[in-house]
Amino acid sequence: MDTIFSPDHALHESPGELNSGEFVPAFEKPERAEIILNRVHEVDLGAVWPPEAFPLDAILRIHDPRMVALLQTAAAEWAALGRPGAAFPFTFATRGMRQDRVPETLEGRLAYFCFDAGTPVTSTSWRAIRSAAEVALSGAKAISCGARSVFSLCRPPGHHAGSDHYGGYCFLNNAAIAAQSLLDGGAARVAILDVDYHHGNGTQQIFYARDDVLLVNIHATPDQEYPYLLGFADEPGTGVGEGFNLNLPLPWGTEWPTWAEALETGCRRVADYGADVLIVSLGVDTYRNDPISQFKLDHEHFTRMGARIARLGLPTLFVMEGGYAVAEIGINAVNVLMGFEGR
Ligand code: OKP
Ligand code: ZN
Repeated sequence: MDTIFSPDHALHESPGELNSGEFVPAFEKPERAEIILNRVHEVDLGAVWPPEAFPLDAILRIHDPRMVALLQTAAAEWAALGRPGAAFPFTFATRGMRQDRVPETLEGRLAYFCFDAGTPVTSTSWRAIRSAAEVALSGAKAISCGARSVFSLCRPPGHHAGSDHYGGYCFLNNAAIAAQSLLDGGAARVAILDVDYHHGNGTQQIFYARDDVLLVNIHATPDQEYPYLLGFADEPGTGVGEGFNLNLPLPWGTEWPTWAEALETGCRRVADYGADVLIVSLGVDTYRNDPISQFKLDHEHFTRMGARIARLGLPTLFVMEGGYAVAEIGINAVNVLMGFEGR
């Protein structure tokens, strides 16, 4: 399996995040992608390619241009106001606040488009953010051209980013951008299987009213876990999209047998759907030693996960999402890909 990787990912380096009332070093750090890439080389997974350039239009198929503009200029505007560090919001557009007008101030726009205190924009973030989208788009293009599987080693991740909101270490929804490009390239039905520990609220919001993208999400229940406000079992999709969103929330402490049952349920739904192509939002923060997560998967379970996904027999694009046990992220992520290949 070939890998798409851009060294530009390192241009996004978060200065830290608010975690339980403390400003702490960021969990989502550049080392993550480098360690995965090293493992790709170590096991000789396949060739590694840089992404191609794509017009901004491919991103604007999914995201609000005003949010995309904010991501490009927020850090410079922040610095121009004499503020230190990176651009963080400190108010949020909750119920009771106006949703019908985008504020003009930088603070107002951050409040309007950003939903958490873990997703700062630095002066070089945009180049990394765009490179991640291009890594996903390049992977999608290779699949369109007939590849059986591709690994888009995206960083920063994407599945928490919605059409007009960003957060959860995610700015642009790489998997959604890839899905749309596959549809635009002629696919009729795309399935997304999100195996990250956290619910992919952004991907859900983007496709919730659509039937051309099936989304299956296996994740920690929002009754206990981030993002808290979406990802419950009673979210089937709406309008023509009804029946095309499947959430499989699981409790803290979930071990492989229970997780594997959810995977079985999810895979059957994907098979029934009759997708032309599958995108896997590949988070490996389900690992037992992940520092911010509470599932109990071990190295070998990632291999088995990949093997089950392969049995769907679909052209498959893997898009990297989360995973914060940095020393072992390479083993866990690449185990999924090796399991997929029957290695
Ligand atoms: C991104 B992805 C830890 C705070 C967690 C955000 C988690 C985002 C996860 N106490 N904050 O889904 O891996
Ligand atoms: Zn996650």
